[in-house]
Amino acid sequence: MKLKHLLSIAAIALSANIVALDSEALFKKLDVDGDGYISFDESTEESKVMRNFKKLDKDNDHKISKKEFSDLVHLK
Ligand SMILES: [Ca+2]
Ligand SMILES: [Ca+2]
Repeated sequence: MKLKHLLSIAAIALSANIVALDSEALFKKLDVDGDGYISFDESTEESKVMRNFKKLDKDNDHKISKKEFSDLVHLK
């Protein structure tokens, strides 16, 4: 019983990790010029990012930082 509980916690931690890795990989893929931000032009490669560009760009500087990008997992 206790082991099963631990295993499910491990599984949750692992899947959260995978999401984090995916968003990191996606960020790198989209940041074509490697300046550490995703511009609107760069976001057009990924429709989900493009659709949510304004929502993700919290500080409204017309580019998405890595921190802003991490909110993408909470959006549809
Ligand atoms: Ca960029
Ligand atoms: Ca921004």
